[in-house]
Amino acid sequence: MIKILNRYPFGQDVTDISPFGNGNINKTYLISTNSNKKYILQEINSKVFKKPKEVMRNIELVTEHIRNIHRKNSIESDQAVLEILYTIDNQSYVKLDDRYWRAYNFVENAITYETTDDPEIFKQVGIAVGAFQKFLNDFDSDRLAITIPDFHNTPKRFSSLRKVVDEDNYDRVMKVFKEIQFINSRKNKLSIIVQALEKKEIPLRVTHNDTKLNNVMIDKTTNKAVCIIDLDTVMPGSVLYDFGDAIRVGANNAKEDESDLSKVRLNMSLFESFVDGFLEETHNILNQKEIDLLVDSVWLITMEISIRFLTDYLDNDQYFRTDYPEHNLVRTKAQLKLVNEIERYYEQMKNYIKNKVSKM
Ligand code: GN1
Ligand code: MG
Repeated sequence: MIKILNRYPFGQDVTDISPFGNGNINKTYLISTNSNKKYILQEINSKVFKKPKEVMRNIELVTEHIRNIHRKNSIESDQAVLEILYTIDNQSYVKLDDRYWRAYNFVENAITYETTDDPEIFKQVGIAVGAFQKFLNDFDSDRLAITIPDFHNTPKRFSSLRKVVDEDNYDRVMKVFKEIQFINSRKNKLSIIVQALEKKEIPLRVTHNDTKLNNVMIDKTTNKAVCIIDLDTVMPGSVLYDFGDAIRVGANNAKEDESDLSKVRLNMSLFESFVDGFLEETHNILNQKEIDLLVDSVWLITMEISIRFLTDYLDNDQYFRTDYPEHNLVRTKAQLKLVNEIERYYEQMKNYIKNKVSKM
């Protein structure tokens, strides 16, 4: 790691390196220096991100675009956009022995939450996710590389599940019979977003694609959202992916991998406050079909991640980082419980959005 650090201007000043954050894919470290400035160093998981150069290029393009808008509006830019740090030879990443690394400025005085029960905080997350869409509304998504093809193609995710179920290479299918049935009985609804995109009923936009609560940094003093992080999956996509995933994680009172299913609940007041923040920023740019599908996207994205966790479980946990043997199964069960909850509150959520939009 010293070799990597020495490629950066701060390399000689490093006083401490410690593991940081809760990512399921990349490895993250917090770097402290004797100038009191801190940095984030990450190893990009190149099994997942097969085109690390393109990943970094996408992030450069998107952060530059947002930073320019902030400059024009004279918003303090360092506070609001992730900032890539360049190496001494001006590269956005370091490649060493076929491993890829990159560094970011550490966002000071801000934290991320794994869960929250505070509607005001979650409203801030809604504003941040909505503003990200708003700022990128005039950015042509064709300029971005597709770094993980079919990332949110739910029917394809379902086909991958079918394949590992058929193969059952690790003898785990018998343990998840109920879960497979639950998913199978809902398979006809898995194409709502891909179909709407294909039919051009909804536009292709620039999307973050991983808008989990812990990817939005909140200022410790003001409780305002200051920065959206983890831009690795920024790609062309539907705004519905970002809305759905944010609600999936943030409006659930429990953690994504909660093993006590009675704690997995959809919290309507969190849902409502996110919608308030999100629509404040986006109601002028969304089309009617996008608005109509907002609640369905919450359902769909939750089904999709359940399918992905279950697929990985049946495939011997090769994709997501796991902390214990049945971790992916626990994740699957928690997310399927959340699907139940979303189905229970479906009409209520639809009505809330309908009312809200009619008053805007
Ligand atoms: C992964 O590593 P992390 O936590 O940022 C995954 C997301 C999932 C998420 C579920 C590239 O994100 O798609 O929603 O885990 N990222 C990738 O916790 O697959
Ligand atoms: Mg991520």
